Amino acid sequence: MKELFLGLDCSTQGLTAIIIDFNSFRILSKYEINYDRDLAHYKTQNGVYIHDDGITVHSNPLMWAEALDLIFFNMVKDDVPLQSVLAISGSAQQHGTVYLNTKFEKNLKNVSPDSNLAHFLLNSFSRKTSPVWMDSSTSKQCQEIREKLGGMKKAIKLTGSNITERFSGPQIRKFYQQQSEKYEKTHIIHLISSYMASLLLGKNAPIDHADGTGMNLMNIARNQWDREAVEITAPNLMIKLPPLIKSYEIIGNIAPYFTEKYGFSPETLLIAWSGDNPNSLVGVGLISKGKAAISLGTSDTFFGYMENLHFDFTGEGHVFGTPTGYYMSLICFKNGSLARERIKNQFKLTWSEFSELLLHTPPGNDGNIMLPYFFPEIVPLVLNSKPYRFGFSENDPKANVRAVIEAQFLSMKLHSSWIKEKATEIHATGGASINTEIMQVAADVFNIPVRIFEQANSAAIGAAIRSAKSFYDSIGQYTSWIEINEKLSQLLIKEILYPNENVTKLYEEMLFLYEKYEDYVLRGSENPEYFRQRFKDKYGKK
Ligand code: ADP
Ligand code: XUL
Repeated sequence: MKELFLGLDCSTQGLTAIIIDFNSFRILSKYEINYDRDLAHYKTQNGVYIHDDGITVHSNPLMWAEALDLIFFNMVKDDVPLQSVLAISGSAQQHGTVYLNTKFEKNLKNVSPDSNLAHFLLNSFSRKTSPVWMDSSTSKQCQEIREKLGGMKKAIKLTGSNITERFSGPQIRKFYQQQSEKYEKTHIIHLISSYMASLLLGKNAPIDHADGTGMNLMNIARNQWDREAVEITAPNLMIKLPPLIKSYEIIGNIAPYFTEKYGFSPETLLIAWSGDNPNSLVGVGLISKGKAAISLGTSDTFFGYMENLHFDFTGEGHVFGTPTGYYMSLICFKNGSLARERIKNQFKLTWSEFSELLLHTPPGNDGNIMLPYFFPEIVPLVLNSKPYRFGFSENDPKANVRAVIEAQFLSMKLHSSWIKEKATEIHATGGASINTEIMQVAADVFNIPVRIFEQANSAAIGAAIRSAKSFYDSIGQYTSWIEINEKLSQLLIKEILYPNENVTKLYEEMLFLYEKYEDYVLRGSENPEYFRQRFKDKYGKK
């Protein structure tokens, strides 16, 4: 008998749905909505609206609601047996906030199966658009909150992260300061994860502990809203926040709208939604020490499973909760897929041509180095975007392709050195992780094996698995994460890429060089041209 579980992932560029049959542990179906393509009337670019200042980046909560209807519509059209789905959970891009007025819940109750969610929700928003994780426009608010909280170290110990531009707290403060009337009219502020869960539930859903740690509002050790942080951020904020809940908890049954319109059973359980990185942690099987993951989605992230809480007091790295009840370290780079795409599009390449060029350029790139700040960067913090090239021209396709990839992994290695629990293996996920040539560079730079997976949608897979575990636990058929992981690895592993020992030394030296270039460009240190020439003489074309 099929035992079906649905995982949804509302990410930056699209919505994905994956159904897993837990009995045979197979992926039964996978559907995707791309916002720019399938919901073009919202006029997003790569799923977002980038304002003229380059640092204000929003998206549209109505579009996410419409994507939910569209994905179910497409599934029903193809006779996907939604009536057999036993439980659903979800994932969403982290940190983004949705601002709703008192009409939201009433509208959700009244939504009729003859119409659609977006139509009924139209007047539910006290802020029409939602700031998302790509937004870095809140430096002023970050400084104010950080100071009032007693400095960076205190903020990190309390919330797991420095007060950070894209995090929900500073974003909420900016809204309160710039649009106080609308802020006052806001009844509830959801994360994107809890907003999407609310749509399915038909009423306001809670925020789970793992995604809650991405807000600078939650006490990470106690898993509770931190009164001081909340009060400093904006007045009356406490009453506008949904309650917090453990990630594995059942939040209710699916709303009648979905049962009547798409044929879900009224018994279908809903499990708390979480952030994309916490869900991916489950989806790539990071449930024990010694493992880290690289996710190459719109953002590039590097994250690791963490058993004992420890922090990055430089302020660059974050500690989040995980859906399995532990912690995860995370660093996030904005110049991920969109930076790779800049180079790909500039030279009108396909991904396979991009890979070919990568394959036919030498590790070390003949001493050519790039700092790939095509967009404002999160780590290291760069607000005025501009890529820097040393030793090569903007018009050289080969050098640019290798330079962007090497820079991304060198930066990732450099800025993840604070993580104490060292990884012996990296699991790769996200859209670009299917690209073996790119992932080989990761294995070489990090000098550890990289596992690549058959499916790059680990966030949706993680959500589906979480819903299955909570479902079986709730009926007394307890399954451990270890058991689940064993099945998962049979289902998903495609290949392990081993590091090439011949380039270990080269990348160690290149990392040193890369750090010197960051110091030069961002902190005004001496020009490291001499070191670059030395590196080039040693490893470059003879
Ligand atoms: P998100 O979940 O953040 O929306 P995804 O994980 O779906 O993003 O990744 C989407 C990205 O994957 C695209 O922007 C694209 O640049 C990248 N991508 C897709 N296929 C390839 C490929 N073969 N090589 C490199 N990158 C790819
Ligand atoms: C993590 C982060 C991004 C988003 C979008 O801190 O900002 O990874 O979750 O994927």
